[in-house]
Amino acid sequence: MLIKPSEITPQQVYESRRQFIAKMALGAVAGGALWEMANRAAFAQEPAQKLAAKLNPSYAALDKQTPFKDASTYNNFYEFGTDKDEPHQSAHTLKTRPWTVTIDGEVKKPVTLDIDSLLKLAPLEERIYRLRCVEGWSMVIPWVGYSLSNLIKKVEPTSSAKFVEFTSLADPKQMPGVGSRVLNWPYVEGLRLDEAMHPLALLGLGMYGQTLPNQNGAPVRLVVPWKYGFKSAKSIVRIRFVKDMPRTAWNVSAPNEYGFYSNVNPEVDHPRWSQSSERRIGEDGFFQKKRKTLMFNGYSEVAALYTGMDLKKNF
Ligand SMILES: Nc1nc2c(c(=O)[nH]1)N[C@H]1C(S)=C(S)[C@@H](COP(=O)(O)O)O[C@H]1N2
Ligand SMILES: [Mo]
Repeated sequence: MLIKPSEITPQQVYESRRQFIAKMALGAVAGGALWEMANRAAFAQEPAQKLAAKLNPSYAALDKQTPFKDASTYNNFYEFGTDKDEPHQSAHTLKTRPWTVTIDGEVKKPVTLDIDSLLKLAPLEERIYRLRCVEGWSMVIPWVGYSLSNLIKKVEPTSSAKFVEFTSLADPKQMPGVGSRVLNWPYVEGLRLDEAMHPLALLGLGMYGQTLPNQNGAPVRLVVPWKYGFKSAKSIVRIRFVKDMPRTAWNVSAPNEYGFYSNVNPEVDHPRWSQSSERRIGEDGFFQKKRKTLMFNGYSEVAALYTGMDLKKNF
């Protein structure tokens, strides 16, 4: 089966954890359980907070939305393990408040912003984007956030800034997967400056009308819908403007499989599998015919960013 079913929503997990902690306070449990619960109390996930956002009709995919339950239980977030259900099982240990993002490098106005400042930096919009994982599945998620360009304009990149590098948190105390060697930590991703400035590139602060579940990259992530999902770095702590193309985590681990650009392209296969079709999570059954993958994941308005480039070479 493709999707592991789970009966538990993050909200329910949080509630039941609180109840359990309350019971423990009555002295009902001791020893190992006490230690376990002390840890859980310290690591209780921030409760979801509603985010008021107006739907931006220019960025509202007409595709059927993926159910929240699928989008929040079938995840890639290797800092919490490589199985699809591990982030949802383990990411409650991620402490998302307080949280700051440092924006520096080739900019006139470097700054460190906390999450409340980021939530207020520009009007929050709802945008319904398709996201296509390089593994051959996709989802349709109503994100909450705003164009990354809003943030970029505030820090005033210098004329030397050609690329933007995004770094995710890598704290082994909060992220059990960071102990493993599947990737070189921290998780780093990058965009060319003009790609990062494209209005489609979203700074994501929520989904489905509320703050991001930890497993989806709380409290702030990137959503770049014309590129394979791994370009959309989660739980970002640093945004750095640089002269040279950043060395990204996936490119370092397997340069022949994951290029810097990683635009969704049905004509350029992954060395180990075809990229011509995909399965929509929560919608397409395992035995159903797969749906066709579209160039740039259907976001043809970005094509002008790549005029004159050989997209087979620059995969
Ligand atoms: N820090 C970090 N960001 C990450 C990943 C990761 O392992 N670590 N996985 C990427 C991959 S492969 C995909 S497909 C998307 C999945 O996002 P979602 O779980 O919200 O659907 O996140 C991306 N961002
Ligand atoms: Mo992915």
